[in-house]
Amino acid sequence: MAYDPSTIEPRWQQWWLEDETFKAEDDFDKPKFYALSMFPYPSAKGLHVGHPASYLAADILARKRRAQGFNVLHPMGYDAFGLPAEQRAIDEGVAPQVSTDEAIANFRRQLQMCGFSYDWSRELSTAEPSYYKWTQWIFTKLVEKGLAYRSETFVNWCPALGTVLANDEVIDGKSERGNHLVERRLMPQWMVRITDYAEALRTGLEDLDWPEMTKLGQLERIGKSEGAEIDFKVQGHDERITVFTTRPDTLWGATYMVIAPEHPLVDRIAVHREAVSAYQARTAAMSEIDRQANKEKTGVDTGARAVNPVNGEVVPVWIADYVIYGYGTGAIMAVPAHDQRDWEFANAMQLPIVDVISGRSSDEGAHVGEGAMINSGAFNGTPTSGRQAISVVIDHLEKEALGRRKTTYKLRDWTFARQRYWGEPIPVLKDGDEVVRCLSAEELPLELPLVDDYKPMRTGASPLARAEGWVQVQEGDQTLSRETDTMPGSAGSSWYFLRYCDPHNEATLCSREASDYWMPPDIYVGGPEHTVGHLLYARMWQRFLHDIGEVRDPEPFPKLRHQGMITAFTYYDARRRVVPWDQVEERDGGFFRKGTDEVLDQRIEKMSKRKGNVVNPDEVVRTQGADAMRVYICFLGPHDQDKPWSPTGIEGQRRFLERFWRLFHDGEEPAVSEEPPHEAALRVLHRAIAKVNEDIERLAFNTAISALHVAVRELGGVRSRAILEPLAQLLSPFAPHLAEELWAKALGREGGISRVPWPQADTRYLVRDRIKMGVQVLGKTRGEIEIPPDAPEAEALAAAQAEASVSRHLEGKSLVKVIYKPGKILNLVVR
Ligand code: ANZ
Repeated sequence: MAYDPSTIEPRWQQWWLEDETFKAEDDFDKPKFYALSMFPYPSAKGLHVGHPASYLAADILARKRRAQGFNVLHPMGYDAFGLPAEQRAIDEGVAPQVSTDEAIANFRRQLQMCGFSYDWSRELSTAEPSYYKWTQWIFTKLVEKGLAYRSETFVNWCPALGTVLANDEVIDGKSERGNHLVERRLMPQWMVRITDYAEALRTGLEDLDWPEMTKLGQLERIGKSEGAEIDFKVQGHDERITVFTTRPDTLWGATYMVIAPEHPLVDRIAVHREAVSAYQARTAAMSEIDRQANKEKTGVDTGARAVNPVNGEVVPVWIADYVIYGYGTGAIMAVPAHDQRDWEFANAMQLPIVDVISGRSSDEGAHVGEGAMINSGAFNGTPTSGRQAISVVIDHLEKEALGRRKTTYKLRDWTFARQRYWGEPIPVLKDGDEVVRCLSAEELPLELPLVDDYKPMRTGASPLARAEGWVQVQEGDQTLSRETDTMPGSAGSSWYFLRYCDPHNEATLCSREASDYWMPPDIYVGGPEHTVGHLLYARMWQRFLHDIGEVRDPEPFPKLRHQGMITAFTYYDARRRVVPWDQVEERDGGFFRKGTDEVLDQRIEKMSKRKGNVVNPDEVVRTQGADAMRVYICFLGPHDQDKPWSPTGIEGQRRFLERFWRLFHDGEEPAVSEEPPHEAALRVLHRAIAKVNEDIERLAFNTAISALHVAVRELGGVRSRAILEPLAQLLSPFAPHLAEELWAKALGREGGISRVPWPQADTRYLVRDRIKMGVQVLGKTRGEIEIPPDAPEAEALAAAQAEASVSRHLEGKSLVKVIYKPGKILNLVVR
């Protein structure tokens, strides 16, 4: 075969590297384009087809923009610290440094094999000291500004992994990694005060060009609630219970109170001590998610009594797991008549229910809808609509000093420590548990020491505690110790996009000159999964760096796009056993076991090893080539939608590339003519240019590829250079190796295709052909119009109405029906 990707592709990849074709220039006067993809965990398994599917969008845009004359920054790096890499190292019995380097080398090889146009001179890894020096520096700045602090907090402790996990690393009370049990534990932790940014992170979303769902995900995580804090006196104590409520207007209906079992107040006021401690022990083992799940209500009466500040009613104080310690004040006033969870709890525990908002219907549980205040003394009759009741009650509480207006956020501070080895060392010196100081910029990076045993310790201490020589630091006559916890995986990934702008700077994390020029990325492309946390953390760090004058913009990612998931066709036999792809054939519109009449059932499923439907990019590139893989992924469907990979589908795109190659060749010989092109060929070309241009901007790569299919079919036999050159350019973002090959060999041009100005559609050739068509009114031909053969009905109708011979027959009548078959018939039915 004359088109041989296995020789073409490595040759051009090598050429790009040597030529530094994709190197971003530090020429800050040129217009710039920064195309950013979410960087990967360098896992040992190597690339999955989902990776190229994600990276292609940014790559295609980057390639187009380069040809359009932009100075393009298209970088790649590795999110190398964190649990996945470390767990693998432990499983395989090698040091994380070694296993991570190996994984990175493999990723780099695979990324190069796919033909991405990265500027490799800017490649970074979050686990390199030259990079994490600045992650550590940002941390010291956070400490300096009071935004990183130590606190005894309840954390998700995973005994099996030996570490604390972030909330999004815990699913249904189990660790996302390894599915181990997670428990709640009180531990001193480094925390980052992301809650200080809650409001800014919320309002900042407004101007972002992001998918709505993703914005909603951020809003939900931030979780703003407006309401009041109200103080209840505990009978026979000096203590008060302060509650947070979004419905202060229901205060008169508070018939009991609930405190979170782990709330310190519980031990001070509880009367029924034994029952209380038994219940506390039971809930301590549960994750927050389980506690909030809609399950049977449990709880214990503490025996303490509190006084409702507005009506003097004495109400019992319970503890129950449905109240969360870390939210609001960790205590609630329960209004069973108007809150569903309180309603269920009151029914289960036989606690009183008092209506204080009118309008309950007999068949509902808690009445959560609108109404007017009742059973509420002087406030009776106040309508709840428009937050009116809430507002007057808060005014009253504030006047009487019984409570205050309060806005609360669900967002918690960011647990910024792991008791693990494979992370950035936290650059502080301590005297016992007392933090003495942060390391200065000159003392950074604080390198992660090599240790023999980096496995987690069951005790909850970090493995770094074993490196005694490293931990102990003599300062004057003081013996200080280093922090042995390391930073969470989310630290290094919260600012990497900035470092790409100035990756080798040793004096600062990124010069203002570089970040002012390159930032923000013109597009950020990455998966919708697991990104709520990442996007929030990165946004907070950007805002912080903005506040301390390190960067100009408060938001890092003004434009974000997600890619869909690549799923896979999976085949089952009659006994519901999976049949591997290589034993399946498609014929007569059905699927059969190869060479037999056994009918198979085709389904679309997630790729999984067990199903034998995982696509290995190495294998695809080896058999079909990287260009065919790229074009096929593009052709699968809209960028942001899930789409199934089919083992036969890629062959179709491979054949398309062969046809493309043949346009430029006669047999094996290049066949390009210098003859001026015909008008018809120019029309085909410019239609393709217009379509591909528009589609790339919309990330509608599937229709761009279709347009190229059409062009190649219609141009069969056209040899004119004036047609073939722009056509090769149009293909170049999708199948860059083949495009370079045709450019250099068949078209005989030097210097590479990426530096040639991108083709522009000439509108003269975009005018559609027109045909003559008769127009009937009530079945009689009355005139003739000239319109494109595929004109939509509205256009045909407008043309008919503008035609005097037709409009004469429409006068004074009303049009009741239009019968229109494009290019064939237009009949107007009037009355
Ligand atoms: C009384 C009340 C009456 C409430 C009513 C609601 C309806 P969001 O919107 O999610 O912020 N709450 C407060 N702190 C809590 C905690 N730590 N754990 C569990 N529940 C808590 O919800 C705020 C409402 O959730 C608060 O308003 C409180 O119940 C409950 F008709 O107070 B409400």
